[in-house]
Amino acid sequence: MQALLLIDLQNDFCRYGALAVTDGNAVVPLANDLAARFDLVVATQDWHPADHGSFAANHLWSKPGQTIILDGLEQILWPVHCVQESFGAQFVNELNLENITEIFQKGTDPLIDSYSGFYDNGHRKSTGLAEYLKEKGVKTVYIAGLATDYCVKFTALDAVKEGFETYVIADTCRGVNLQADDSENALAEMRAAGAKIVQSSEVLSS
Ligand code: VGL
Ligand code: ZN
Repeated sequence: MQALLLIDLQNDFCRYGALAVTDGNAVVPLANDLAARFDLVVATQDWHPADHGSFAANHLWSKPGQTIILDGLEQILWPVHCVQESFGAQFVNELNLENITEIFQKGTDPLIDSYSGFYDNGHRKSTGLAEYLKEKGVKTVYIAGLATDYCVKFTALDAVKEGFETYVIADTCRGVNLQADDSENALAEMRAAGAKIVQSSEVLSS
């Protein structure tokens, strides 16, 4: 059994969003085409409370891009984004939700961020995604979405650790790129960890 994991295809990571990823919208039509080809499609949703510790606005004298220690873990500070129930947290309008079987929300604990769809950044709590996929008999996961250098990367690294055969569909991902080569480095890291980097054309034609 194979599953497609669509990562954080939400307004705040797309055009005009609070944490807009360059060209983030461009992956949505591909994500829709891919979703139509899988029996099991799971979407993750960054879903923060307004007082989340990853928001620069919740710390005195802090700006997005700075790093702090949050409850013992290094944390990059971000603009306020994907606040629960807000427009920014909603899936982008162009995303076809019909083929999505299940949604896993993450980043709900104000004291810890969660880039991965599987675990928070301290591996303290599971979102339930690994258990869900295993219960469905999933052996192989394909991953696409936003952002290559954060949520896609950490989801892929956890997928490998959880024992899934892991494919990352590179052209169906876009990165934040705080540094220009962050996405390239992230793909290299995922490959080194055992994930296979593929293109959507290969998946759609198979
Ligand atoms: C993400 C930064 C903060 C992501 C989420 O979806 O990649 N990045 N929250
Ligand atoms: Zn976030």
